[in-house]
Amino acid sequence: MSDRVTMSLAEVHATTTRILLAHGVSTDQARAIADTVTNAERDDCKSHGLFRVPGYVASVKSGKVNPRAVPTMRDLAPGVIQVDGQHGFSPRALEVGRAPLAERARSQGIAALAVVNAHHFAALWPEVEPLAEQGLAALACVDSFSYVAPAGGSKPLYGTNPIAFAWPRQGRPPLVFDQATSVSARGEIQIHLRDGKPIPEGWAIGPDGGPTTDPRAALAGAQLPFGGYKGAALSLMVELLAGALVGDVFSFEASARDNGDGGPPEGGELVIAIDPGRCVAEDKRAGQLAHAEALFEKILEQDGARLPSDRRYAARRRTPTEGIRIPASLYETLEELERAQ
Ligand code: NDP
Ligand code: PYC
Repeated sequence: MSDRVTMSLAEVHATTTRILLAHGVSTDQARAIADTVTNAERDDCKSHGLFRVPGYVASVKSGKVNPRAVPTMRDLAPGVIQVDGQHGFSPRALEVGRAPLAERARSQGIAALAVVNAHHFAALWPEVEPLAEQGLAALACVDSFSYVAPAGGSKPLYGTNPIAFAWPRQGRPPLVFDQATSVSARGEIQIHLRDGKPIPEGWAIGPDGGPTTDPRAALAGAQLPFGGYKGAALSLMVELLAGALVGDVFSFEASARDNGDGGPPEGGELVIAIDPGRCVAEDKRAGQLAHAEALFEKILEQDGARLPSDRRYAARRRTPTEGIRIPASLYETLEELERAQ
């Protein structure tokens, strides 16, 4: 077997679904995860695609996650909806909250979705891009496990705590960025370990507190916030918004209660949606999106500059016909997971 296997996006979706159903995950939860995994592979986001399927399965097998959870929803305020994941996976909980969040943002101008008791293991852009496709600006953040040292510290405390933002565009896919508040996502370090490659300098320190390019030492030590204290402050903000604000755990608390099965942490997430048209006087509404385009054009005038999400959208144009490629070792693992229930 070659060291890479090509799969169509339909195969990615069907394989993920079959594996999850075979391990007792409900149809709704399995489909929502398969959508998330397939979207990640389609957009060439390898650290949050099929690579995550063994972790989803591990968390079912260990009993940490309720694979048949049916999320519940309630109003906390006119502009705040809570979805309780009921200890299931986040993709389904987020799916349940998305349409009511959009509806509330349109009626209130701004609205928040507070997700609690859900296991998050995915990229964040799928949580904001669909809202911007409906004409809303959107922001999401989620905490995870203790992986990242605070600025000046040397022990893991914060999660890799991503923040995603999406802005609607007329006749084009939304402008989206989605970034960990650490120098790299943890998944990137795990992929370097899997592929036997050193990580770049500056991503992490080892257990001795010294700089390291060894992915194993980095995973045992602490990841670093991007931009020193500035990234650390954003990570702190994510802990507060996705933890204290929504009434769920901080990353260090998620770590303390986890069973170490390698699957997703349980915790909270905050998604905010804003209707741009409700933020300006009526005579300004028509010009808002065109005004944003002027900024995007200025960025693109500069050689070497691009918009965040352009790489993903380029992959999205390619993969439906070319398919995606994964390491043969991951393909074999997926085959084993499908056999072993
Ligand atoms: P990257 O550093 O790869 O990219 C971050 C953002 O920057 C992306 O929106 C990317 O757009 C954009 N970007 C990259 N290069 C440029 C450039 N030259 N010019 C303009 N924009 C650029 O992502 P991370 O490693 O920080 O995160 C990877 C994924 O991991 C994310 O999807 C994140 O949600 C996920 N993650 C999930 C966690 C969780 O707890 N569930 C925790 C941490 C991370 P583009 O995609 O087009 O390259
Ligand atoms: O890649 O940092 C990461 C991550 C944490 C939880 C899910 N992904």
